[in-house]
Amino acid sequence: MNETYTLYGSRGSGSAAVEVALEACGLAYRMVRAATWEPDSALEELRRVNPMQQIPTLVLPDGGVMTESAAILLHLGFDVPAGRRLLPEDSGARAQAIRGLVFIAANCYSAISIADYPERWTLSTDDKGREDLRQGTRKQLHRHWEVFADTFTGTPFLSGAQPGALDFLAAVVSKWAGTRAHLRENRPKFLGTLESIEAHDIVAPVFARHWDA
Ligand SMILES: N[C@@H](CCC(=O)N[C@@H](CS)C(=O)NCC(=O)O)C(=O)O
Repeated sequence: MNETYTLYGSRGSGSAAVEVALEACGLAYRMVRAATWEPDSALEELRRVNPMQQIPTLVLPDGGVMTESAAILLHLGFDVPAGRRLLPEDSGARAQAIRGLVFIAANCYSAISIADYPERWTLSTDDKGREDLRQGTRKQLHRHWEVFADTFTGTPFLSGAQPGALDFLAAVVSKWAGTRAHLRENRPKFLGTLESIEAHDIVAPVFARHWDA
């Protein structure tokens, strides 16, 4: 049995959200660099635990494998005593946080996968067909973020007085596919919330490891 968590991830990827959560909870973890776009990374080891070869993948201290960012964050929030701070204490607020996590996974993270790998999602083999799919997906992704911003209006953080799982996932997934630039124009207040999350003491050091300032 492992004594600590093992997090498969890579710089600038979704593993940053889980890394922030583990840090916020003070849980010990070992990082394994693995990503499909990094052929020199521990890809084969990742495939053995997650046939999707996606990150974040978290191996729990009891050897159980967790994939899917929202599921990982919910597991830590519900089942790990040190993870309680990841989800709001109040039941109504917690329900909204769960809704928000699933919203991001279903409507935003999934669109990133299409925008990043259009060739997996269309039979079109010409560059224009793939680029059209990429651009259409980005447009829909940005619409989804507008809906998110109008629905999840928590302040100063989405989870309330302190940032939690919803904040961590929103701050990471909004880093990609032109989302922040779109929000700057269309939902500047929400962009301000994302920037406050990024600047928080727990989040900032992890983000500094993942993204250049
Ligand atoms: N549904 C997964 C998606 C994870 C995902 O797409 N991760 C990306 C990195 S940010 C990945 O590993 N992509 C590699 C690939 O699909 O080849 C989640 O919510 O965690």
